[in-house]
Formats: sequence, C-alpha cells, structure tokens
Amino acid sequence: CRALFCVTPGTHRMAALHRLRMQYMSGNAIAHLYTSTRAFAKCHYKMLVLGGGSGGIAMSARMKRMLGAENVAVVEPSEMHYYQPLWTLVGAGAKSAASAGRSTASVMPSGVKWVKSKVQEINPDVNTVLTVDGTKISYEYLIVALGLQLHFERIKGLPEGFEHPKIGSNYSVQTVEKTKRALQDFKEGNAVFTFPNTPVKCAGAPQKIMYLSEDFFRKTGKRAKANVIYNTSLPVLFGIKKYADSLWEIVKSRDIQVNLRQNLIEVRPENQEAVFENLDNPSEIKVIEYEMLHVTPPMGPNLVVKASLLADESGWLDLNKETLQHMNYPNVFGIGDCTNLPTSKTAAAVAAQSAVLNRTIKKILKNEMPDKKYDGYTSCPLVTSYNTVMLAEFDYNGQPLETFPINQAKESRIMYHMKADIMPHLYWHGLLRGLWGGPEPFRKILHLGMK
Ligand code: FAD
Ligand code: UQ1
Repeated sequence: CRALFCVTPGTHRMAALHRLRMQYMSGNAIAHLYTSTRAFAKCHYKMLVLGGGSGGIAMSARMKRMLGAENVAVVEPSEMHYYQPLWTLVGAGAKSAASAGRSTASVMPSGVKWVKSKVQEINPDVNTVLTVDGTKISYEYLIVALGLQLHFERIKGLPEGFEHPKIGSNYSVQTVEKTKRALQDFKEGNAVFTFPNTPVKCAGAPQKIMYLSEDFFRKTGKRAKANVIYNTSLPVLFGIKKYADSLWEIVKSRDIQVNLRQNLIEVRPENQEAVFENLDNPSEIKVIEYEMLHVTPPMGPNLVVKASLLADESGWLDLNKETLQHMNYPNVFGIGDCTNLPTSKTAAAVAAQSAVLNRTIKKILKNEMPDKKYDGYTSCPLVTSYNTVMLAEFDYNGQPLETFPINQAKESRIMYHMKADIMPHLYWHGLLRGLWGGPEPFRKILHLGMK
C-alpha cells in the first residue's frame, strides 16, 4: 500500500495468508481466508485525525462530510470523551460528573474508523504515524488535535497528595470530584486556589472555582470563618483589561485575597500546607496552611507533538496563525490546545478554529489558496457565583470580540444559564457534529447597524 495491510511487528500477513492457502485448500479454509483478509485493518487514510477530544471529533465530523466516512480515521485511546468545561460546575457540586462524559464510541461520527490506540510517533517526512501497539498508519492529510499535557508531577507531593482529603483539581477526571468533597467538608480556615507558571487551558477556570467556593461558603453560613485566597503566578488577575477591571471589583467587594506572582511548588498534605515561591523573588518562600486547596497543575505541550518535527522550539504544533496549516508540512493541519496559536486555549476557540480549518482544507484539496482567516477568537465564561457569569470573548489582539450587544463585563444570570444549560447541548450536538463553528455569524447579525 502505501499500505494495504497494517505493518504489525512479528507478523507478515501476506506470508501468513500464503501459508494458510497451502495448508488448507478446503472451501471452509478459503472462506476463512477472505474473512480474515477483510478483518485486517486498513491503514492508509486520506485524512488521519490524531486525538478524539473536542477538536479531533469536530474535525472528523467535518471531514466525513467533505471526503466520505471511509476516508477518515481518528486515533484516540480513551473509551470516554469528556466535556471538560463542565468540570468547573462538577467541582462546585452544581452538576454531576456523569453529565460531563459520554462514550467515545457515541461521539465518533458513524462510519469513521476509530483506531483505539495511542500515537507514539509522527513522521511527517514519510507521512506516517506509529501507534504504541506498533501499527503504522499512513496518510495523505493529517490533522493534529492531541490536546496538551497536565504536569501534576511538577509539584512536589503530587499527584500522590490527592489521596488525602481537602485537596482537589477541576483539571482532571480523577480529581474533579475531590474538589467537591473538599468544598463540602470545609469547616473553617484558608481556602486556597492556585494558577501555575505555564500556559493553561481555559485561563479563567482557576478563579471560577474560587468564586463558586466563596459563594458556597456564604450559602452554607461558613463565609465568616473562611479566608478565600487566590495565589496566581500571573502579574494580572486576567489577561484582558476590560474583564480584569470588573474582576478586581468583584474580589474587592467579596473580600477575596489575591496574591500575584505566587507559584505553587509543593504540597504537604499530611500537614495541610501549600508552599509557594515568589516569582519576582525566588528566594522568598511562603507556606500557607489550608483547609481546602484547589490546584491548577502546570501544563505543557503534548509530548508526542513535542518529540516530532511538527513542533516549534517550545514544543507546540507550529501552525500558520490564520490558516491553521502547518508552517513546514503543507499536508498537515492542527487545532486546539496542542497548537502554538497565540490565543487562550478553549473549546470556544476550537469551535471557531474548526470552521476556518474546514475552509482551509477545502481550498487545499482543490489546489487553491486558503482564504478564511482565524482572528484568534476565544471565549471564557467566567463563572462568578452559582447564578452569574461574565462572558469574556476576545481575539488575538486581546480586544473584546463580544457576541451580544450588551456590556459583557457585567455579571449576568442569563449567561450563567447559557454556560450551565445551553452550552453543553451546543457542544454535544453542534461542535462535535461539525455544525457549530463559533458565534461569528450571530455576532454579525446582533451587531448589525452598530459600529
Ligand atoms: P482535548 O479535548 O483535551 O483532546 C485531546 C485528545 O487527544 C484527548 O481525547 C486525548 O485522549 C487525546 N490524546 C492525547 N495524547 C494522545 C496520543 N498520544 N495519542 C492519541 N490520542 C491522544 N473551554 C471553553 O471553551 N469554555 C470553558 O468554560 C472551559 N472551561 C474549562 C474548564 C476546565 C476545568 C478545563 C480542564 C477545560 C476547560 N475548557 C473550556 C477548555 C477546553 O476543554 C479545551 O480547550 C478543549 O477541550 C481543547 O480541545 P482539544 O481537542 O484541543 O483537546
Ligand atoms: C463556544 O462556542 C463554546 O464551544 C462550544 C464554548 O465551549 C464550551 C463556550 O464556552 C463558549 C462561550 C462558546 C461561545 C458561544 C457563544 C454563544 C458566545
């Protein structure tokens, strides 16, 4: 073929077929032979998608429409697909963990080949991918959607510290319900929330759980006995000034302590202590005793991307910022958290990117120049309580790019309803089916006649 049969170590399938043919010439044997042949996985695809998360499933649905299901394969090891944005509300006890997950089988577009394995190596010079079980898959076009890597292990005392109570993290399926438990068990003392010294996905999520927890303490009569502390590595509360200004008003009015440039380096769960370094003065170490600790782990590039020729010098997938085509390999494309697109890593960004990438690939297949440009659109519904959200939306330039003709820096009950009840449907039935490419068309209609 470029590969008619998968090349699996230890088996030479053509030789095996020949031996079978010689050994058994009965009708049964021949029937068996053809059944076996059909059972061999095809391992060349016109469009190969790496990763079956938000970006991978959205793009495989779109590629199925463009090329036909038989030409598309997705490599994804996980049996479950998670709607991660809901984990904020799961950690706060407002949604069940079960409602954030569905089987990968149920979100995989029908007819598209699901290769249930992990990518080990990408070899773009020869258009092949190697999986951990030794299967080589060749492709004509490749979409990389492998997400990013969490690094709990970079904090001393973690991940084993999660075996103790009073500590949780909304950032993984294994730890999100530990947040809920720590919140519900809270009696009195410090509730500490962290933001690491790396890029993260959904940069608002580390503080959303802090606002929700503060609201929870008020609702349960514990607020007077709680010190709510947000220790962030960043020099700002939020990267976009318009929303940061409003958030500062909220933390002041709700008596939340914000400490900038504080980076969590160690957790001592037996003593309930969290250790922080001051990034502006690394010799200054602070130990805070906690009654509840929410950890946002350090994050980094996907390790397979980082080890490949597709990575930039920092390890992220090196893409053209407007077309999402790879900078050096024109038959390679990318989407989502694994990329070096200089915007905030969110599912909302994935939605907008999926529409642009669809258009780029359509043009490339026709030997034409890509014409639709990604403007960096991303969004972060900043949950500020159990019934309010401030919907931040912005572009590559850090300029607000708001969908609704209202001031979105104000907390809103309708936006909470959108986040908690509408957005999940938009995700499962819109984005993952390749039908939701972000709110741009609505923004244009809603802003008709406005400057
Ligand atoms: P993912 O969805 O993470 O998918 C990556 C996939 O690649 C995974 O399925 C993984 O199993 C697979 N994979 C990894 N390595 C390999 C390998 N070697 N071989 C094969 N497959 C592999 N976004 C919003 O828009 N709004 C929000 O409110 C929001 N809140 C969030 C809150 C939290 C707590 C978290 C954790 C995230 C939040 N996000 C939010 C971010 C959003 O979930 C991600 O940005 C989005 O899921 C990125 O999609 P992706 O396809 O790039 O990566
Ligand atoms: C969005 O498109 C999206 O992807 C499905 C999200 O991820 C869950 C979001 O959080 C947001 C806010 C958007 C943007 C959508 C609208 C209607 C503003």
